[in-house]
Amino acid sequence: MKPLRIAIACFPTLGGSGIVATEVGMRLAARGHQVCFFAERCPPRLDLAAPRVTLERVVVDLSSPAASGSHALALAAALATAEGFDVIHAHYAIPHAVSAVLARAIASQQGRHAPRIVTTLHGTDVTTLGADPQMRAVVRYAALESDALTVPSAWLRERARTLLDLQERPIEVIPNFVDPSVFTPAQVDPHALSRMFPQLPGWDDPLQRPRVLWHGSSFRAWKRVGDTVRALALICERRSAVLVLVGDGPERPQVQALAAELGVAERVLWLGERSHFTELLACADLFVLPSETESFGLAALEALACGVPVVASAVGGLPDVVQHGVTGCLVPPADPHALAQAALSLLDDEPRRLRMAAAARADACARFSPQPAVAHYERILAAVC
Ligand code: GMT
Repeated sequence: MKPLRIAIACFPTLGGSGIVATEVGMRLAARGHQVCFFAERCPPRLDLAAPRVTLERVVVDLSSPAASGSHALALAAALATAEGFDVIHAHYAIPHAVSAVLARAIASQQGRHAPRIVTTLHGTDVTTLGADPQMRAVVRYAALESDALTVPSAWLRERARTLLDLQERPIEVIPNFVDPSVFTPAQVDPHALSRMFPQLPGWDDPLQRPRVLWHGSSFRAWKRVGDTVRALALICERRSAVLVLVGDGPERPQVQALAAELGVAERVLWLGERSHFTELLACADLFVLPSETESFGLAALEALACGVPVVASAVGGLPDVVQHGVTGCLVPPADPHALAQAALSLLDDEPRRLRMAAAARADACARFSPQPAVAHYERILAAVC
């Protein structure tokens, strides 16, 4: 295959779309393509020392009259000015796909080579923005102007077709993937988590030790992080447990206040935003993801790969990721009692939890390895050029 010159427009954050963009781009570069990331800053997992990987920082000049259009216009300007790309891969419709469409129009108007556009819709760009009567038209326009569309799950494809009225458009499903050599149950330090809760007794007793729940997200309303705390409080009525929270976002103060209100504050540890935590995650007993919507749930997949069973809400693409009764449990959304019951059914039965942990690792490796997903993206990018 002829090497492509690929521009990737993505969020430089720990959210799933930024991580997928980074992992796909790095792997395309490893396959011989030239890949330039366009983002406000270096995405957390991007290795700029890797061959054929570059970063174009998109700088918003706040003193400029264009500052009100901020990142979207700055990105369009950067993409329009950059010469010689075959294709722009936009991750998330707004602003990335919109900026890509504008950049392509500018290049055409100037009589220059206009790059193709592949857009990956990730989740709330369809479910939230697509349901917004005003933003819907913008998302739909960007989708229709793209040369190819991908989504991480069949569920999101159906949502995109319905909400954005894209019945006639081919939309390829490419699941999120996980690197099993990075997200691995190997080499865990069994005392790492007990050291983080020195005030709690019983860590040395295999039967009585506190059980460890883990949650990682962007702490947005639709993640329902408060339900992880409510479930913890219910679980603690029966047995000792703790909750480790990774990530940050607008709901964090409410979540911490709720932990105090329910009397479990000393059992909740907030680690903040961090990109390297797999050794700790692999020590957890369960990963909890009570989202009210989730197109895929990359964080759940990364936990499964670490051999941590997942208790999640049965929404969106999560039933494709978590096999109920095999690699975890699925419960109705917005039901902390059901979440706690499902968690206890595993925490009270360690042999069953361990069987699920092994199945979780095996299933993540078998169904969500990077190679097929990256090859699929590569075929789509090559096909439009
Ligand atoms: O929509 C979001 O919440 C943000 C988005 C992101 O940028 O992290 O997450 C979405 O994309 C991920 C990668 O494809 C998926 O794993 C997440 O499930 C999806 N989130 C939602 O659908 C809520």
